[in-house]
Amino acid sequence: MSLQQLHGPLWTDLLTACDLYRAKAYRVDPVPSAADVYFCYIAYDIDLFEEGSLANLTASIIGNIFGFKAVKALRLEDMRFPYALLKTYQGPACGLVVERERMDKYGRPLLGATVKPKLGLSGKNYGRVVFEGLKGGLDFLKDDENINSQPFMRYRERFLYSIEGVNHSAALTGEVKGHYLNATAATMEDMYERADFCSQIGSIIVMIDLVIGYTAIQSMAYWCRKNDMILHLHRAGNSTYSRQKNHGMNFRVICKWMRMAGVDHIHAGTVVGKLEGDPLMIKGFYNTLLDTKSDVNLPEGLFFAQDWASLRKCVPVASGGIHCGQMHQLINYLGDDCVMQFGGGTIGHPDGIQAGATANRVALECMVLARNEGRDYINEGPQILRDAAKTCGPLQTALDLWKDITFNYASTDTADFAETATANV
Ligand code: RUB
Repeated sequence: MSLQQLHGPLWTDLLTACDLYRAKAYRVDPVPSAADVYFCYIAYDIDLFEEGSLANLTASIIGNIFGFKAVKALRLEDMRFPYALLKTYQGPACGLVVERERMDKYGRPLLGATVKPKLGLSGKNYGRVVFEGLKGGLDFLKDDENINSQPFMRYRERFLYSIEGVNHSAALTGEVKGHYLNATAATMEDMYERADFCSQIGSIIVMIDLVIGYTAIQSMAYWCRKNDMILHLHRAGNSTYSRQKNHGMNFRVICKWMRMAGVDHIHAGTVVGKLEGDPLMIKGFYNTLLDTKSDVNLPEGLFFAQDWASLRKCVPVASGGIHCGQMHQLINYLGDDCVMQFGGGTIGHPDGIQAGATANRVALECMVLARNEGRDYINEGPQILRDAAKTCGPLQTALDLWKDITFNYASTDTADFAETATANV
């Protein structure tokens, strides 16, 4: 007698309402830009997913199937979430509107910079970079992804000296200033301790890295909502699985998950600059983070219409190898609702960090003014910058230094439904 006859069915679809719970593949389309590759649309019943849990969602959606022997390659391109499921997620702890109100800055992108060199500075030297950048005209400075609490500078030293730089520059300029203090650590307990310290010393913003994992990100987002803190997320790590078109997942899905998880900022590409960034793909990422409702937009890689169920707007952060000579392109590609971060493009200025920050602030403000006046700022951009530099020495020096810096590499993650040239200028 077989085991099955003794104990009833062991592996069968009779135990569950299979018709309800099994995935439904309802459409298969060929990928226009590749032979023998297909987009497969799959629907799942909402009850398969625990409310408000990214860990649960992702264990299904990017789970075992990616390792099946029968599947050669698979990429998660996009997801649409039912309104009812989205309502079970907190969404950004503060969101764009609250951040602008707290920063008291409107009508332009926020300006930031990553402290460089990112590793090896002592606390006092680090705080000095923060002060100089903010005093020169930036709104934010930030820790980079792998600065945590190393022997050369423990986190409390960095937090204290950085906040001193924030307060000192705010007092001198009369503006609200911030520094993203990276609370990433080995355990949740350590992260709470670091975030608590960050809040106690008066920071308005705290930072985490994508690599801490989905549950930790959601926990930190809840902590931020409770403690009135803005949450910055650095996305380092994503490129190990998001860049190649035939396997892994598209970054737009990470954008969606992170908006649901509750971060207020996420690095989302620059188009120009040193890191991956096809113009149409980046536009799609930014829209995913900022729209209240989005329509299908295949050239931008948005496969589904999405109502964001009042989840707040998550601010895209443009960062990585950008400089003030590209300001017209940055404003054209990325718009006002973002943070633009110039790390080397501030701290590498030959006349010092304050001069680098001033160059960026003046470049930004002259370009926003030109756009608001209705000028053809995209084509006239270089001239607009040269004119502004006539009365701003730091901008002139920056333009002279960085004018030839471009990254002439083709994008890896490009649109399937439109031909675009990589924007390198
Ligand atoms: C910025 C830097 C950041 C990247 C991360 O320094 O190196 O870690 O922005 O990339 P710099 P992304 O401004 O000197 O290039 O923003 O694409 O995640």
